[in-house]
Amino acid sequence: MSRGADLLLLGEKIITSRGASTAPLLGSELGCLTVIEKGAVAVKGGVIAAVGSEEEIVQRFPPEECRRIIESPGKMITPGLIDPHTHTVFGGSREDEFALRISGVPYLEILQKGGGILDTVQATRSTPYEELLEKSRGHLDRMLIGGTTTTEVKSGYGLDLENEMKMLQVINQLDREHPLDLEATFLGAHALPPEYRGRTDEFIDYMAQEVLPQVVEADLARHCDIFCEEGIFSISQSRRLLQKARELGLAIRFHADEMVSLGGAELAAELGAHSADHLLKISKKGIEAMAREQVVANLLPATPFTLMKDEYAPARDMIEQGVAIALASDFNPGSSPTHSVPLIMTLACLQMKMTPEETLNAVTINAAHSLGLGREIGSIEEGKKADLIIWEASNPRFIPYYYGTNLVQTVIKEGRVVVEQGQLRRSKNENQ
Ligand code: IZC
Ligand code: ZN
Repeated sequence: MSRGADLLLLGEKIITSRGASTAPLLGSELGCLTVIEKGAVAVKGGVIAAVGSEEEIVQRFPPEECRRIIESPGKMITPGLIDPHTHTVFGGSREDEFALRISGVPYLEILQKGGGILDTVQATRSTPYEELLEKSRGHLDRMLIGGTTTTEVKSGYGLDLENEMKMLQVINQLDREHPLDLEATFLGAHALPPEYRGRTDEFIDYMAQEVLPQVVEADLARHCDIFCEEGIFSISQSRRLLQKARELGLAIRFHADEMVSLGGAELAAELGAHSADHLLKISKKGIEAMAREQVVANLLPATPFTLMKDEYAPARDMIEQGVAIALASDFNPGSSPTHSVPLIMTLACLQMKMTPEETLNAVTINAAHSLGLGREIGSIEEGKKADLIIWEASNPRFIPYYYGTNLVQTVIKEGRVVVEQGQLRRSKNENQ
């Protein structure tokens, strides 16, 4: 085997967590980053072959034998960002709802009147497969430019067999075709469609008995979610659907305790969920239960920001009590129309008092754990996928600090340069 690397990255600093591939970072460890000054990363076959000081790496992988070298003096290199909660596939858009909410109409009231999610359901049902595919590809391109290299994507705007399958097929096709890696989540119980009005239990039965088994049979999703919320789906309906999903081998993650404290966090702990998401209204018992059962809390601060709330998830309490924290965009056309994970880091700092260092771990290694991918991605360590970002910045505090500005210069996905000078590179062959 040749000594040469496919790609050798030489940077001012390498910034990553270390030694957390088997379990998420908790408590004071969440703020711990390893900094390698004058560092280097060698990549071979899409995987990190070595990381360390430039001196050491260059000895092991002589530059003259490497296919490509990228030198980035003054710049830092971090792992690619991971977004563990998005609703990226949808028809239509909801800028009118945005304006309506500014005028004072609440999110749930819009939904109860048949708008909101149901507006997007109608638009998604009537959008043909190819159109949905291209629209979603565009969103993924924007995420990639912002440094996201892996994202979870939910169904949930179909709410019937045909359209849920259509959405999941789009997600799976994009996972194969787009540089970003996608984790597909079945969210058939996202809202009650008009044809089931007044028959919520029957709808849950339909999803659990008919749709879910076909999704699993076709191998279209790895995770199952439900919008567990007052006026949407109850704790017992959520338990019923999620238990069935677990029996069928899916991992569980769900919308919990966002607007009303229903005991979603406790249910997540009871079911051994990978994550419980939102958690603005998590109870003390919920925090204890999640810490005990090691359920990752996916916090989504862009949603209360967009909904103009004064309240955010109690991140500091949760960190202190040993809950693993990840952050996600919740990208969707209603309550969080942003593709940007760096913006989420800013909101987590300013509204939840997380430190910049904590937010970087929350969108890398802990986000990986929330998806069950802690061993494959989320840090710059030997054997992991070579998903890397070169930033127009020299330390991690710049990422949340300069909000609204994209500081991502280069994105490398499994060893391929996919964003250069902040622009997408489309052809696979352009790289070498
Ligand atoms: O389309 O409004 N909260 N689901 C639960 C959403 C927000 C997405 C939407
Ligand atoms: Zn969501």
